[in-house]
Amino acid sequence: MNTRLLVVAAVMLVFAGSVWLVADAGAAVQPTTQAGCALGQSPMRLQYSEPLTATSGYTSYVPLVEHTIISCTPGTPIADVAFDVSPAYIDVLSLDSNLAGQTLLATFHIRDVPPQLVFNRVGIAEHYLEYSWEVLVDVDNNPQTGDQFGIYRGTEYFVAAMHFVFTPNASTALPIPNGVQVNVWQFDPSPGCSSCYRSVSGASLAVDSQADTLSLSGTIPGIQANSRLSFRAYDYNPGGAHLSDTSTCSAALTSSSGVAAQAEASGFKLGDDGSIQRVSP
Ligand SMILES: [Ca+2]
Ligand SMILES: [Ca+2]
Repeated sequence: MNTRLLVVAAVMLVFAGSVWLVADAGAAVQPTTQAGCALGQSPMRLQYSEPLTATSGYTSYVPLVEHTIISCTPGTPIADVAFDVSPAYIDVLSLDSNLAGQTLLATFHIRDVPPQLVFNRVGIAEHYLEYSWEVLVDVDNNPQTGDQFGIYRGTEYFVAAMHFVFTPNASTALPIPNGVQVNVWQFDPSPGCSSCYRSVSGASLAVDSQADTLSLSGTIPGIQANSRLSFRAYDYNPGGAHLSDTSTCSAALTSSSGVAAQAEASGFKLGDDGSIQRVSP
């Protein structure tokens, strides 16, 4: 096979799998703008000097829009905008993650991690969630399995640093690691249990107020390379509306504003049996 045939064969392969459409001159293509690209331009940056068609007529290469695919799987950083929530300590800038077997390591980069936070602030009742930093795992990457509530839609497990109030109205400043519990929680689909989770194991936490990072590590049963990760950082914000920062990787049904609002307006409450259940305090 001579060189020219090889080039033609290569070009045909490029066409078979490429995003370029070719329009022949005889079709009288008019320059038209579509998605920022003009028909009739030659945006090609192919390295072939050979013509791409055998005809001598006008040839147009039309770039198709390539959709940006947001990857939310372990190992891919999840970016988030700054100042989308007021308190700096729950304003996530990005979430890095790494998977080793079934151990997920996830690091929140946060606008500011203070050396201490005030826990048990006035106005939060016993057993209600005051703060949390949660990494949600949709193990099977299927929003229709697992929790179906708001941003938790699809979640089978989450690993989190959380603080539930046990001594109401007893404000105490503590370093974050001294004020939180760190667990892996599993969604409990029991009938009558609204967005319930049960702790299945402990997890580890490392906080660096210089680097403004908060790292969680825990074992997530069944987690795999294509599991979907998302996050929530939450503050009860006594005296005001509950505040949270959530990620674009959420599978919440955003077409229903009621669902999103419900998720923002609720937190967890710790039950007598050690499970947590979503509540709207
Ligand atoms: Ca943010
Ligand atoms: Ca799921």
